[in-house]
Amino acid sequence: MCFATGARRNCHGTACRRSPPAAACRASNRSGELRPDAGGALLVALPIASAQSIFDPASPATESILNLAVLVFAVIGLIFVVVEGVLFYCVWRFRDPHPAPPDNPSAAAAGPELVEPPQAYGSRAIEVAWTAAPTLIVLFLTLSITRTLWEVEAAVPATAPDDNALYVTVTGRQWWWEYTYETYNGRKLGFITANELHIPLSDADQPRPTYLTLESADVCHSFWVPRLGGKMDLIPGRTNELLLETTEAGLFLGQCAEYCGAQHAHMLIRVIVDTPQEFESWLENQQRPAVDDPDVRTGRDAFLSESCVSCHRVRGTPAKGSYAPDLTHLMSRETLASGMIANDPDNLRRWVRDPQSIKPDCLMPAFGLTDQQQEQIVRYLETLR
Ligand code: HEC
Ligand SMILES: [Cu+2]
Repeated sequence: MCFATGARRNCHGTACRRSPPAAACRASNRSGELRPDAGGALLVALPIASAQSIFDPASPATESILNLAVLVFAVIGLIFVVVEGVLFYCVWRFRDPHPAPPDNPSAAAAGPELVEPPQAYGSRAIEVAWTAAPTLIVLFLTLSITRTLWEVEAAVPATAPDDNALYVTVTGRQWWWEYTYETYNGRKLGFITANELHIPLSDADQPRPTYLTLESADVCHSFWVPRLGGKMDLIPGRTNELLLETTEAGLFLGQCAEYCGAQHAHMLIRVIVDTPQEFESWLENQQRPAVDDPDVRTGRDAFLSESCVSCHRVRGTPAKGSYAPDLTHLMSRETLASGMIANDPDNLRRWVRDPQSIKPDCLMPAFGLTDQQQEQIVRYLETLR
């Protein structure tokens, strides 16, 4: 390329030096455990964590995305090897200082290092080649990306009876996720929960897609569960859509992937894929109003007399706040504060006493409750299964 036709040409300023985009950005977010089943011999050498790895897809969409990533990586990897190979060859092949041409004694007097080598200009063949080849590569990558986009962005159908589809509206909030369950299998649901998204398992005979409508209540967020779906932004005043569908049951983790303020890093996503039976019984429980246990009446009254009710909702009680996580079935969740801490009695007590010590700057203040009020309220919350 740089030294065809036998003439020595200098190599700077030409199109030969193209560096591939850093694959490292795509490889971030992962550490720890190595999974032997992760895609591709090339990638097995990388440390790949299972929980949030794009190399371990669990849905048709993430499989397409991984195939595209591997293809792009292979193409740019090849370009990298060719370009660096030519570069190193040039450095090695032309490493000697140039001898002065015998017909230029003044140059010879100046010393051999200062003599310019013979210059050559213009070669139609080479210029056509290095314009056409990158154009074709870019065209090929554009078509590949377009095809993947088509595969990943499924059109969301209208809900219909017996469609086996779940429709959920996801609202991004500083710094937690609100899930409004709209319909399942054509049945109206109409309850709201937070931070832990339950969806039904799909199988080959019976697909059970989950269609998410993504909105934001404040700033931009981004919903990303790497093993289940592509990354999709939640933008104030706009709605986006995302399809989740998997034949693998269990817990899938994700993150808010768009910086959204102080506690952005603690805006974790937990998706629990339930078998259809488990999912039905989970739905049934979530649809019920809150448990009203007479043993914790004093705690319930304490809760209802505090300002908790202006932010939080507990269905079946006068607590109708819509600003903060719905607490109707708080104890059916495994974590508190958007996946930050386990939902156990100690953590619940610590949270109610002083949420700021756990999640600084979060939008729930500490209330300076007395020990007794706090204990009663926590006892009440513990009954909200
Ligand atoms: C000013 C509004 C506001 C008030 C008042 C308020 N909270 Fe909160 N609360 C929040 C917000 C916002 C969160 C979510 C914090 C986060 O994860 O970033 C939250 C989270 C919680 C959680 C954890 C829920 C979950 O699933 O993670 C509990 C439990 C809770 N609040 C209990 C209470 C109690 C009890 C009171 C009354 C003593 C109260 N809150 C008063 C705003 C409020
Ligand atoms: Cu966010």
